[in-house]
Amino acid sequence: MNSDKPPADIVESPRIEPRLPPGQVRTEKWPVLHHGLVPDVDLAGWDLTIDGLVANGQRWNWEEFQKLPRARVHSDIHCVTRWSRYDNLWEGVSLRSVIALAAPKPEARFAIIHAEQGFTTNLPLSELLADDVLLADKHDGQALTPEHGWPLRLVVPRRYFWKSAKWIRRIELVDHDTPGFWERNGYHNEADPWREERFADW
Ligand SMILES: Nc1nc2c(c(=O)[nH]1)N[C@H]1C(S)=C(S)[C@@H](COP(=O)(O)O)O[C@H]1N2
Ligand SMILES: [Mo]
Repeated sequence: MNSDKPPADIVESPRIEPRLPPGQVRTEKWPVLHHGLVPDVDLAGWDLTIDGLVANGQRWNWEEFQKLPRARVHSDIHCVTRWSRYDNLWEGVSLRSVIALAAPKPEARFAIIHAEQGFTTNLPLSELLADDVLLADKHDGQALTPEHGWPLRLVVPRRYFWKSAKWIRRIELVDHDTPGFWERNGYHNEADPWREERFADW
């Protein structure tokens, strides 16, 4: 992965300088962080929905989701708790490819990401349309473990990692921004690691 020419089918998340954002410390490990318990997901009852301000609402069960075109993204992780993990290889489905299938209406400007157990996070739709944003079911060649988001997590490499919702189930497109779980609990709305947007300044 350190060669100058990565395989053509791997999307390189754009490198922002400095590679290590301010106030971060590099780790080789991959810590586990979340609110609440790891959900006990049953694939037989699992689905992923895209709804809200879309012309063609979408829903896939697990089997259908596995048939969507696959994509790979190489990116760094930056957690608000100050660890960064370089060179993660994510595999799954490009978020923008499935949002395109849903045909967002012109008024759709934000997304509320819904995960198991009521967890939510919010992002501008424009950021979710970047080609390095993935719905990932594999990391470094292995199926995600339950604690890291199996069966499916969002990966938004250019934001602090709390925006990368684990156990994702629904993408709701809306016309106005609505703070999600961590955003209501003191975290910054935008979460840009290079601007150190860690906490809301209230
Ligand atoms: N569903 C859900 N996703 C979540 C969270 C959560 O509480 N629930 N926490 C976020 C936070 S704060 C972080 S730092 C990352 C951690 O991901 P990891 O455990 O795979 O390192 O998951 C994010 N995704
Ligand atoms: Mo976090």
